[in-house]
Amino acid sequence: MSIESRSTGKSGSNAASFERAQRVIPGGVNSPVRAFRAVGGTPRFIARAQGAYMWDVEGQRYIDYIGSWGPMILGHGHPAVLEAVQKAATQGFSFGAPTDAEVELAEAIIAQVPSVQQVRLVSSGTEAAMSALRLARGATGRARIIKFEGCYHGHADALLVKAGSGLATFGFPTSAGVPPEVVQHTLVLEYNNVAQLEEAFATHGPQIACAMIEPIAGNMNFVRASVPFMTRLRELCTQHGAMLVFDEVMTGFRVALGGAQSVYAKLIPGFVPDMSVFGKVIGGGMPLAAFGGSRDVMGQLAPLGPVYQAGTLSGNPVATACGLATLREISRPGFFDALAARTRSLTEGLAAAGSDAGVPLTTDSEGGMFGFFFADHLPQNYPAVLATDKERFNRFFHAMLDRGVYLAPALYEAGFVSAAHTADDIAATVEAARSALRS
Ligand code: KE4
Repeated sequence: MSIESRSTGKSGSNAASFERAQRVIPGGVNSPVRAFRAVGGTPRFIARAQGAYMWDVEGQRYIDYIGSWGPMILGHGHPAVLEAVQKAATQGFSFGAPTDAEVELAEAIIAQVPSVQQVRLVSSGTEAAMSALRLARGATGRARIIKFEGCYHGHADALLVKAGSGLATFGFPTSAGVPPEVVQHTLVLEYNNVAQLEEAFATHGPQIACAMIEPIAGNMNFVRASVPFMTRLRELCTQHGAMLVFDEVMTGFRVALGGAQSVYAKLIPGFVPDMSVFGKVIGGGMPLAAFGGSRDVMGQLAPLGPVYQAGTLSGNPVATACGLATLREISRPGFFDALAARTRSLTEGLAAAGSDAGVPLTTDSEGGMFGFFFADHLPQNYPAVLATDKERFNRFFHAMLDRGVYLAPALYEAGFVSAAHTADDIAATVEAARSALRS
């Protein structure tokens, strides 16, 4: 077959596309969660998207609550973003040299995040978290790190770790191909567990380079760090000279314009993390992420300092234009108030549907990010998330998909509402949920 016919050969069905994809791509997908293995069934191959909707290769329309796992906060194909990307593309895809646009994006990020004085742009959240980890270790001269069970920071080796047998012991790899010695410095603690924080710092304090955390965890659906827990984590990091690294790849510019750290700063006077990791929204759907902190810490990075970090496409001009146009739109007055209200109308509608159907369904949301569990109350940690009704979740997922509502195809994922989702879209979603819960 010629290249043209291969690329334009319409398969016409999700099953045919999936079968063809599996011949040349492992699992038929370029990221595991897309394969629907957690929920079963055939993944939908998306032909196009616009606003709050996506259409698969069979022409089926879905109201999209994944939004590319967070980036599409404006909805798909926002005209101002599209125009900015098209303009940037005509001026050159990539130069491998500095541009004013990436400086403007850095300034736009820093303008909304008081704890960040400088940022380095990279191409994925994994790369940003990995670089932040190396910087924390380089800046402190320490090797040990703390992460929390249920939090995901991308797939850098040192972060693919599950809890060790006890607190004083270090983690085990969660993936083949990660030698145990690579994770020998990683402690995995239970989210929201203050006692474990105390013990870990009492045992390892002077050796801890950083604690990395999702401040609102979106990789075990939707779990908030409690104020006492976050307060104590900040105190212990300060007391022991460890850096508190906020992984805001998902929450940054999503739960609020200032990210989750702005939510905690309202609850904990003077609260700031020492380093922040961003992604998703700041790229507007294009490959772009960032990490940032104080000038002193960031000054440890090459070419100024001893911590090496680099990237051919870092600060890519087309991706930067996409991110900048996105940040401009979400910085408009009232954007997040409206998005938060729209998201709450969804979660309140889902909770009411559960209650009317006599099904335990509990929800939470912050800004444009939400979660729901088939449980009587919101889980506070990973084991509690595991204990919720996974089978019912999977049945609900497919019942909603059959009704044209595309939720995250895994219990452990958060959901996202965009500015393009209308009140009618929310009403249609809640009606689909009522019907799904009855079935
Ligand atoms: P990426 O390397 O996928 O751009 O970012 C990694 C990452 C880092 N930190 C947090 C808090 C994240 O949520 C992510 C990526 N999130 C997943 C969704 N659970 C991306 C979806 C996927 O893996 O395909």
